Amino acid sequence: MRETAEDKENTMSRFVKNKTKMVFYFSMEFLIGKLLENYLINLGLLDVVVKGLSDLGIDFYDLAEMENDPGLGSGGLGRLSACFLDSMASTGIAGYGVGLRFRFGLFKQRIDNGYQIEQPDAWLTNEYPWEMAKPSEAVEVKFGGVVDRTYDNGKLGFIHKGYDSVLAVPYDIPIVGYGGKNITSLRIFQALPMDDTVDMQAFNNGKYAEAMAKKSEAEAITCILYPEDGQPSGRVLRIKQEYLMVSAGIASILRIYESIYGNDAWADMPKHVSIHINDTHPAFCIPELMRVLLDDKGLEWDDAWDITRGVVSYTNHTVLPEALEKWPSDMLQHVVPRIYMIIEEIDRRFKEMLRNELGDWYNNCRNMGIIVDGMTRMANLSIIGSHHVNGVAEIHSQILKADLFKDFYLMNPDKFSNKTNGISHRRFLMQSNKPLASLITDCIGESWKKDPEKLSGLEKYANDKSVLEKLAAVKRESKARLASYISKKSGIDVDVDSIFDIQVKRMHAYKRQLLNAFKVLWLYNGIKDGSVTLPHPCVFIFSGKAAQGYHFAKEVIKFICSVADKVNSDEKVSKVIKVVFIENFCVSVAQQIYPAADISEQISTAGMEASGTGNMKFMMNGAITLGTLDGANVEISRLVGNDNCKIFGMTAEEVAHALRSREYNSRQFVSGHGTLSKITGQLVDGFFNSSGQSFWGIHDALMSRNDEFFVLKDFDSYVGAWMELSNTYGDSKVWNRMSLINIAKSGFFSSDRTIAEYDRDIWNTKGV
Ligand code: 26Q
Repeated sequence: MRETAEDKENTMSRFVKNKTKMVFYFSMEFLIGKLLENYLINLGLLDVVVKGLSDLGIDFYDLAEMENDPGLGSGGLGRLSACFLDSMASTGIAGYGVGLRFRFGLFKQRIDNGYQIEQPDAWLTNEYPWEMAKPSEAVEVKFGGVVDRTYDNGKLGFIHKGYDSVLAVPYDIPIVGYGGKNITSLRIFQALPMDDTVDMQAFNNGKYAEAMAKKSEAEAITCILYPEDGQPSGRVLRIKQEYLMVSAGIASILRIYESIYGNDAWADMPKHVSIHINDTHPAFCIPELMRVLLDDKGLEWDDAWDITRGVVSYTNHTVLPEALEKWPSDMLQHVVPRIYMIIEEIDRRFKEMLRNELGDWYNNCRNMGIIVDGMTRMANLSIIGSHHVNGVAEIHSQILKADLFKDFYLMNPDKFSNKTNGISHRRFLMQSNKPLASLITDCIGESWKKDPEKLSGLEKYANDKSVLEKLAAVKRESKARLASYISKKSGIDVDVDSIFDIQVKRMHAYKRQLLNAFKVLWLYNGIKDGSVTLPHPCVFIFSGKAAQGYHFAKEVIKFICSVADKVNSDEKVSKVIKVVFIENFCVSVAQQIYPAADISEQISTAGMEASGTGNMKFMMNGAITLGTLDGANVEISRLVGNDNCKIFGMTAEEVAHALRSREYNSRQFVSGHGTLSKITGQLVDGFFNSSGQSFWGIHDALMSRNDEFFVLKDFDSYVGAWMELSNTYGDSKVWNRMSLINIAKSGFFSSDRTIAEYDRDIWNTKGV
């Protein structure tokens, strides 16, 4: 560890000496997963260590299993940022992560009688071995108070008074690039009180909670990820989290910058520094950098603005209206008054520019303004205050341009681009599927590890019987490993020779786990009454967490578990199909699941999944995608062709049309559909009484709220596609060939490619 720390300093010194442009990747989430094995692989030491420990009678993998998997994130966005750090370090980009050190990660999920139980994820309790505290680099972050104006020698000044201070203490986690040449870091900040005191008087009067109040209030800021924001207090806390991350992160950046370039080279900052904001959660980077340049460094507005926009770039990860951040303006003004003043001024100038340059001022201001109807819209701030905006898959970027950010796009088309997501092939293939990695290396040599597009070399084995058989054997081995994990965790025995059909991701209505569960219930009904025969047994595997307050998603978990009970306890049906819900989906569980899949379920309502990255992980491990034309499924299907994946369902245009025209009526649709009448009836007619529940929430979403995610509308097409795909499984030659082609085409989805595109089009760390 000490040597790694030294190498990290050496890497930084090299970047400093060469004046390499640095990228600071700000993100609320970093799902880095376990690191020990990753470090050893990237340092080229894994074999030596495994052997050395084994000589001592210690199994390395038992040891590695004991490491905590930090839950510093909730889903795709958080894992993406971790893959990006890995790719930046591995491809020689001076990229550093900036985030928060949450005391509790996203909850640990237990399933009890089919219900999700949330338990605190206290990942720091026994200390986290990879982090290094840097108390000497802690900075003060100011909240609340008022801002006074001064007028001195013709220059307007601002003095922030009466604020509360919190200390942001950095902890650095090393990020070891492949080959061990570059070691960068993820810097996460923890909030602490400025001085570690208690109110002695209150304490001695027995008012212990009051005595500690300041400390608790400060520490609450980095206590948990995404606190409930239904109440104003929750929203204030989230604003504080975001501002603390940004203010402390920017202070770190400026300290490095001044040490290299001095304190009067601000105009050159865009040449030397990129600040990338991962969704809008770090959008305060824009007003905060303005604040420092204006108030602390004494720059004029126009100069500070050019620098800020030159430095900042922004990625959007969602088009769902409820996930677009907006804050009540009066709340912002209260919590971060100087920052709010700057946002107001950015907004005022932007609206003035609209008045001068475009017609239809009123509508343009309503669509593109930052502050509208008393709310401050963080996406619009992020677009206006950055030099580049991207989406995360082709269809998503298209929707941003044609719909969500249309007016911005028309004003400034060159500012928008697509950067299709990627995944670390080192973690999700080399590390988590070693048998497959060695088969690949046996066929095409080692070069794919550094240059994943070389996986395409596998294609020439598409008709090679012996390679295809080895591929099937490798898959079977992974399935056996997952089967034993399932048996250990849930006591359910699954047949390794059945099809492993897997859907793992956050539980969300638009991801339509419900559609998958309906398919299983349909199979149950059909197998029971003899109307369906399956050519091949199948295990349906689900895993994913529902947000704590998201009742519908939790009901879907209970529904899946209830269907599982019905299926698994039925003598006839359970011979043909099984259903498993694996609890506590997280990076390390995910790594065991992807290698074992035959069918990858990517069935979101078209137009709603920005990209998806699980789809890529499954594909890279040889699973066949069963999906809608949504997110990166579009790129997957184009790359492998329709012979090697199965696309079904409404297109994004059809979904948009159906929503606009209101032609779809779910009740009417179901009333003419025997199968769906039966299934929607079973939700509430006592069919599930034995598991103690009816599913009125699901029933009402479908029948009274008109099935807004088109679960019922896509049902026939989905089931038809699934039947075709599962029939193909019987022809092992065809299936294994499909699997091999998926692996061969998956090099495109390495995050090394994604990062190279960000660098080429946005960051330009190698110069233009
Ligand atoms: C917003 C407002 C208030 C509270 C929370 C949020 C919030 C929190 C997290 C909004 C969004 C997120 C996370 C989004 C996310 O994970 N998006 C996923 O990003 C992946 C990487 O680009 C994509 O592959 C997925 O399609 C996308 O859903």
